[in-house]
Amino acid sequence: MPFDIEAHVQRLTNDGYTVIEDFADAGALAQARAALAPHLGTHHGRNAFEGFSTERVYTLVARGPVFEHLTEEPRLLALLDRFLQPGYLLTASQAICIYPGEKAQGLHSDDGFYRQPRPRPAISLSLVGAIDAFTDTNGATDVIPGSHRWSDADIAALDPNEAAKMLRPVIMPAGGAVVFQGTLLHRGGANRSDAPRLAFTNQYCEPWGRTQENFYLGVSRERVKAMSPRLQSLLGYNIWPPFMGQVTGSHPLKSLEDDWVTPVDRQALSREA
Ligand SMILES: O=C(O)CCC(=O)C(=O)O
Repeated sequence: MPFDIEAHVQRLTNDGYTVIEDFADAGALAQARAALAPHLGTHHGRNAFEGFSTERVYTLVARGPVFEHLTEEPRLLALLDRFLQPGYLLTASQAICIYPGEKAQGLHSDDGFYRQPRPRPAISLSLVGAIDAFTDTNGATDVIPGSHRWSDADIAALDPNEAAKMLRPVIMPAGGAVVFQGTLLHRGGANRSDAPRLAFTNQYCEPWGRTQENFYLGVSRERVKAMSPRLQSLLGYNIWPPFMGQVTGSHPLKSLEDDWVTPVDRQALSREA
């Protein structure tokens, strides 16, 4: 299917979301399922937001090459380039399996924890990719089209019954992905079917934003070293000019060199010698 980037940019601008129907092919979906299998069926969410009948696998980007590829998928990055500044970061990366019986999640926006007044441009964009097809009943992501433009006052005044009428489930085939503005109101849907709904989701934020997941601590140096330069940058091994992200005055990529010792430790060692 040809990728009409202008059409996607238009939908993201006007509606706050767009669907890439062929985001992941059958091979990628099979690899994703295989990589996730050992982690699923082991736990449930710890609160209503994570979902008591939902299972999340965090730090997905480090859990197999397929997730590295999906994180830096070229069509997605081309879209992100239109909304975020160069050097944007991966802020969250997880699998979400919504089990039968799960209630709908609370309505929220993904960049809401950057407590800046709305309306405003999104500080992050999110992708939710369907590993299982998203249907009317199995917990498809629900969105409120156009809500990315709402002010704080609009959101505070939102009547739950009115909100319910505005919600639209994002129905898409396995391999499809919805990309949406961090300002868009949405939620994981209720799973009223008899089968789980498995998805992967990545969120990307402005290069000056604090990331939800601390990938410096969550992804080992050895794994990061083996990743592509683009992925290393997405994980924070880059500078937001002139020097946000510097490591004791050096570029963070230096910390991936084989003989790296932190300058603080190197200086202490040379004083001791
Ligand atoms: O699983 C979904 O469809 C969306 C979940 C979500 O919005 C979230 O956990 O922030």
